[in-house]
Amino acid sequence: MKKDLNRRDFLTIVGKAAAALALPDLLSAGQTLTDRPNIIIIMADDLGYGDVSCYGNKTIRTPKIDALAEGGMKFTDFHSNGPVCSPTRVALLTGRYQQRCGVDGVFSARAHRHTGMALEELTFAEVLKTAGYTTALFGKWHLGYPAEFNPTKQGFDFFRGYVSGNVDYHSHIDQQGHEDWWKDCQLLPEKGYSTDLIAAHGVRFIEQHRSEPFCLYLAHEAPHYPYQGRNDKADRRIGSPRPVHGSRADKRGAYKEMVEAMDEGIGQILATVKRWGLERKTFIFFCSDNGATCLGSNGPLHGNKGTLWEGGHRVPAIAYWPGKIKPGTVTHETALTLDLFPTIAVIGGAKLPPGLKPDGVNLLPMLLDGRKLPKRTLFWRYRGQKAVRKGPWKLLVRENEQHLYNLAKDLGETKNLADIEQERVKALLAELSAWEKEVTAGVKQRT
Ligand SMILES: [Ca+2]
Repeated sequence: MKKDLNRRDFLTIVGKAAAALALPDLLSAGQTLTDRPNIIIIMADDLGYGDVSCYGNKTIRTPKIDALAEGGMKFTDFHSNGPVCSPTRVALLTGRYQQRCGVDGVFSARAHRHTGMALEELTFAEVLKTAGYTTALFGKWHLGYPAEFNPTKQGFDFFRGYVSGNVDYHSHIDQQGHEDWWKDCQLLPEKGYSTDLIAAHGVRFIEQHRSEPFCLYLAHEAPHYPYQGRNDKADRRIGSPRPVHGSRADKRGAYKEMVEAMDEGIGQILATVKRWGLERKTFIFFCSDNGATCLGSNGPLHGNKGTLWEGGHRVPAIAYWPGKIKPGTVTHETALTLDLFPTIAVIGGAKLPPGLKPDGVNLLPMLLDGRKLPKRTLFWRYRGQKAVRKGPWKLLVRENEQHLYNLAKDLGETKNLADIEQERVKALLAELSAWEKEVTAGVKQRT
């Protein structure tokens, strides 16, 4: 989107239009506001491709996430836009490559006290608000600490949660030793295990807004460090955040408890949707923001969070919409975080401003009718690592080495074909270079 036709202009135009025409005039013919489906996006933090039962985990039990897959569509080839937190969240919110927004890396616990995602960026929450939605974020923001970058300045009517990358699950202290649990723009401590609080706020929001179209972005903390279960003690205190990863010796045990607690919370959301008879008018999408660390499982994939091997960015993802998405389906189509923005804009019947061109595509024809997505080339870039994906082919450039894999035959990225496929490498490098040039032209780095 051009900076000269930005979020503010759009909201002004649409806001005036909404005021002048009254909201029903903005709806499609025959559609009333209450017909609009609800939207729930649930994002796990650092959950790996092999961390839940329906993706093959034998130790961690996730019956509620599995139920979403049984009743909906499970992706085998869904990717986070970044291999770490903030970049993926920018792509989710804006539907564009995060590089366009100058967010290549995370808003670090120190630096993010002075910066954040630019307010000019148009978020899905703002777009949905113009279509009459009530919007909320509960959980992790990680797109800027100062109040001026708060979720409530980016289209969310309600926010409870934290703005840094992680907090102590019990004391809600960030990894620099600062209190980090907010109600909108104000620090407001709340007692409880963060995973449970996030779920409880989600449940309450659904109950309170069940009679109007709502969009709930539930950004879970689990299973990001510190590794703490429900019954563990708080580790961090104000001014004293160590050990940052938590004091519990059995970190794998904690990890399992953390994923299972999140699964219970997802069960509560699902039960609330069912209890109020909203199941058939609520689109639910579950995914992770990047791959697992070495404490978790990325299943058959190579690499972990922070790398552009598949283990860094191929993540679990499930779409659930009874009556619309055929239950128990599995898709092998390649999709990524930035496809959610155009998808939910269409679901919400929201108009995008002229001039805004999301990089993502609308997934609905695939979700509802099993159609193939358009052929496209996809890109990743993080800390000197770069990757391009085209069909089954993936080119990874890291440490000045080129790695080429055919993922259809070699999901674990074991056999580098770069030497014997030199023409293909050359063509993919040219696409990568053109993409980099295009997305970074005139962009100011914010992280
Ligand atoms: Ca993450």
